[in-house]
Amino acid sequence: MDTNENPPENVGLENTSLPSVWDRQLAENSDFYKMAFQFQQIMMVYESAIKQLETKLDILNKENKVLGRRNPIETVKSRIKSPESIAKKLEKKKLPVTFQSMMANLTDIAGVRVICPYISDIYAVRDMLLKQPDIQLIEQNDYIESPKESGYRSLHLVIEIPVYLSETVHKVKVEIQLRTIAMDFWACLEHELRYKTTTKVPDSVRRELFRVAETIAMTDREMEEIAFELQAIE
Ligand code: 0O2
Repeated sequence: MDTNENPPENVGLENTSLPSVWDRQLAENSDFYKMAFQFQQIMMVYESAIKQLETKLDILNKENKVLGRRNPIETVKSRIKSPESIAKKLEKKKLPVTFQSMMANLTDIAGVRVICPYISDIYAVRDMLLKQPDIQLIEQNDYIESPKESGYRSLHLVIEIPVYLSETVHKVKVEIQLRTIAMDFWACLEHELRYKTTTKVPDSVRRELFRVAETIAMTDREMEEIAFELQAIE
């Protein structure tokens, strides 16, 4: 903190010249401000869609607790895709990097990840969500039935949910990734390993990761069988 009670001589001068420079910059950059404002508005709508889904999942959680049922949801994680990641994805798909193009072509700007204890919970949560009349299924990719080449497993849904603003309604697409704790463990570590490596991941490492994914999938199935056995004798 400046404890000098006498201000330096040029402080007054600097202050009087500031507003005009600031005004000029505002005028020169008006496109930038318009775009920033538009981006903020768009992202607010995506964030609201995420909030609604989180509330729906929280209600299902609470209902299960009240009814004394086992909870099919372990954790819920959400994210909004970063502007850098949005631009990269559009460029990769050779699409224009504009707001219009982003909203029309990307279905994962808003993402919700639901982590479940067992494989059957994934489909139970999917069914509970899709039963709700304001949720519309747009696309489903079952990477549990048909895992990706890497060994990645999850159930991906793209859904549309309405967001009500003061004067408008927006149908917003959200990508929901449903996975078990074991699938999430693999996907998070594999993602981190891939992103930490600046060079191409060697084939031998890819094969190892695939093998680990298979082992994890087997463990997932075994844990579920144990749970079913216990349920049967309860
Ligand atoms: P982030 O940061 O997780 O959002 P597209 O979405 O159009 O690129 P595609 O094939 O239709 O392509 O999408 P896909 O594969 O159904 O879903 C993409 C998302 O699934 C990825 O998001 C990851 O979150 C996850 N995913 C897919 N394959 C793998 C994999 O091999 N390993 C891991 N760890 N995750 C995977 P983003 O956009 O890559 O990134």
